[in-house]
Amino acid sequence: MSGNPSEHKKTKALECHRILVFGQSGSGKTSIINKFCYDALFCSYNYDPTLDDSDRKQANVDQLPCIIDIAASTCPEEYTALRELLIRQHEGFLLVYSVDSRSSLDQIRLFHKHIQREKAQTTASICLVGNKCDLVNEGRQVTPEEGAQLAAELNIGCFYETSVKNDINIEEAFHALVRENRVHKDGKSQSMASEMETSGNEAQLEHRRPVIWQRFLHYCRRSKAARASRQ
Ligand SMILES: Nc1nc2c(ncn2[C@@H]2O[C@H](COP(=O)(O)OP(=O)(O)OP(=O)(O)O)[C@@H](O)[C@H]2O)c(=O)[nH]1
Ligand SMILES: [Mg+2]
Repeated sequence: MSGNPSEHKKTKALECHRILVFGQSGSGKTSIINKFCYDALFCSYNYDPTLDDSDRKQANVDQLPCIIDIAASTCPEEYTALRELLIRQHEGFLLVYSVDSRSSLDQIRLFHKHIQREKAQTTASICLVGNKCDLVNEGRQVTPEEGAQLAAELNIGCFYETSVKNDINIEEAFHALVRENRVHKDGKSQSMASEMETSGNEAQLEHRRPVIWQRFLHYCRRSKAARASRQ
């Protein structure tokens, strides 16, 4: 390996944040993703209901480059297993309701409950978003105060009203999630390191390690046992 630190920096893998955008059909998930990833022009007549979206964007958040891996799903409640899988696969959640739909706000509670259930052992980064805030008199059903109140009630630290149409707070919402993710990731790696130093108890830590690491440990133990039996 080269001893040149700048070369080493160039080849270092970018941190990746896996974000799931969740919200009722029509709340604006696809529009939000297209705006954030491609700065796509807003087009109100172009509503194309989607089952899944997935995109990637390289971004600079607080001068630190990263990859934001984004998936979106409406994922109806009856598909519980799929919903649970999606939650497990992601670490950050952008929960979207539309300010002209009270039922889309009610969906958030339910989805939040599922996140809490699936992520009981870890801390999930969550940002609540009230989209279409450009709709002032045209059928607004949820006030900004009600959105903020729900965020406080669910203990979600991050709340924005957004508008794809007027480009309000779209980037801010994703960046806030990345920041929160970083805090959680740092906290996790620090607490793991200090536990390893203080306890040294492998069995206690095993359940927290990534699968690849567990497989590696398993391989080491098998090789050690094989060597011992040969001696
Ligand atoms: N006024 C306004 N309309 C918006 C905004 N964002 C999205 N829309 C419109 O809302 C409709 C639904 O947007 P989509 O982005 O397709 O919604 P979705 O959540 O992806 O919907 P599904 O794919 O069915 O789950 C479209 O007609 C959009 O143009 C916004 O900020 N303001
Ligand atoms: Mg869509």
